[in-house]
Amino acid sequence: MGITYEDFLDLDYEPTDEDLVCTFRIDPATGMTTEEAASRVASESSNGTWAALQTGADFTDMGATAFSIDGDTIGVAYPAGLFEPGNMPQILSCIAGNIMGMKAVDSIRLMDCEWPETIVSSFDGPLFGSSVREEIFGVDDRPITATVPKPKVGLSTKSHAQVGYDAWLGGVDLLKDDENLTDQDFNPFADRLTESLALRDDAEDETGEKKSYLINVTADTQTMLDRVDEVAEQGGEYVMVDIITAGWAGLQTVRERTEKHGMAIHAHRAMHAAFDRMPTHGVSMRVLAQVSRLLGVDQLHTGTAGLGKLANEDTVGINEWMYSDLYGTADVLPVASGGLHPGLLPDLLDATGTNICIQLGGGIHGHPDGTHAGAVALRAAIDGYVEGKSIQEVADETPELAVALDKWGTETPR
Ligand code: CAP
Ligand code: MG
Repeated sequence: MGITYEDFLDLDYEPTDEDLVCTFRIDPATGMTTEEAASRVASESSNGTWAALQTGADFTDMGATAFSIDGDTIGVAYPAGLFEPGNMPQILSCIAGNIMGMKAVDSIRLMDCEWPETIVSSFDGPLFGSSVREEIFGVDDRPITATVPKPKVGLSTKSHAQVGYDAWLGGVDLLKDDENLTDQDFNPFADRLTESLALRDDAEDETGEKKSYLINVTADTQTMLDRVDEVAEQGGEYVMVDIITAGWAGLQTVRERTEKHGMAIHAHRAMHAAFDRMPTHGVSMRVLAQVSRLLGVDQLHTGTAGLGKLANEDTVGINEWMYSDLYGTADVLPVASGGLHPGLLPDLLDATGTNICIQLGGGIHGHPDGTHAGAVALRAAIDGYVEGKSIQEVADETPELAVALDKWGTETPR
C-alpha cells in the first residue's frame, strides 16, 4: 500500500521528550478537513509527499505526527532523527519550509515550538544574554539605553561619532548603528569604528561610566567575520547583525567568531514583519526569537508592548520566553525600540520590567534642544523610574525632561 498522508495523523500520539513539538494555526483549503490538512502539514514538513511511496523500507520513524487538533490550531511532533543537530537552516527547512506554500491550506502560521534538550544543546546559545548589563556596564538595577543617530543614513563619520559623544555624555550607554548603515561611502565602516570608539573613550573618561557601541557588521558572511575581527582589534565589546536579512547560517558563523573574542551580539530583526505580521500566516516573532536565542544572540529587538510606532506581537510573552529556563542556555536581553520617547517609558517599564535595553532614536535626536538634552531626559526618566518617582516629579527637577514631555506628552507617535 505504501506511506500515505494518513500515516502522519495520530490523535492518540503522546510526544516524547526527544520530539520537537510545533504548534501551527492552519486554514484548510476548501473541501479539505482539518484532519486531512494536518496530516499533510506533518507529512510535507518531515519525510512524506503527495504520492503513496513504494520505495521499500519503512521510514515512518522519521516522519512527523499531527497529534492534536483544537479548532484551527494543530500540534505536530517531529522525531529527533529527522534533524541534523546544530543545523538551524535544516530544521527550518522542515518546520517552516514547503508547507508555507502548500495548496492543502489557504494559510498556515508556525506559532510556537517546544525544543527538546537534544536540539537545544546542539546550539551555542548566548555568550552573555542579559548579563551584558552587569558584565559590560556594571549595572543591574536599571535598563541599559541605546541611541541610533538620525537620520538613519547620510551622516558623515565625524557627525555620527559626535552624535554618539553627545548622547554618551548625556547618560546613554550605547551608540547604535541603524539597520541599513553598513559601509557606505558617506560613512565607511572602518573610519566609523575608529572615530566612534575614540570618542567613546573620551566619554568614559568624562562620565566615569562604561560606554559601548553597537556597530553594524551586516554583510556577506566572510565580510562579517572580517568586521568582527576589526571591532575586536579596536576594543569593541559588541557587534550588531541584521539577523533576518543576513540569515541564520551567517549568524551562526558570526556567533562562533564573537565567542573567540568574548564579544556580545546585538540582533536587529529588520524584515521580521515579512514573516510575522499576518496573524494567519508565516512564522511568529515568538519562534524567530526562539531561533535567535538558540543561535546565540545576546540582545534582540522584541517590540515596545504596543506603545511605539511599529506593530508588535506579544512583546511581554516573548520576553518571558527569552528569560525562561532552557536546559542551561543563557537568556537574552530584550530590546524595546521604535517610536519611543521619555513620556512612554513608565508604561513600557511597567509592562516589561527593567531587565531590558531601551533604544531611542527620534526620541533623543528630535528633542527641541538637541541630542545631549534628549539623552539627559531619557536617563533622568530611567533613573527616576528605578527610584520610584513619577515622571512628573522627575520633570520638575530636570528641565530637559520637562521639554520632552511638553513636546511629546505620553502619546504614541504614528
Ligand atoms: C528606531 C529604529 C529601529 C526600530 C526597529 C528605526 O528608530 O532605528 O530600527 O525600532 O524596529 O529605524 O525605526 P526610532 P523593532 O527610535 O527613531 O523610532 O525594534 O520593532 O525591531
Ligand atoms: Mg532602525
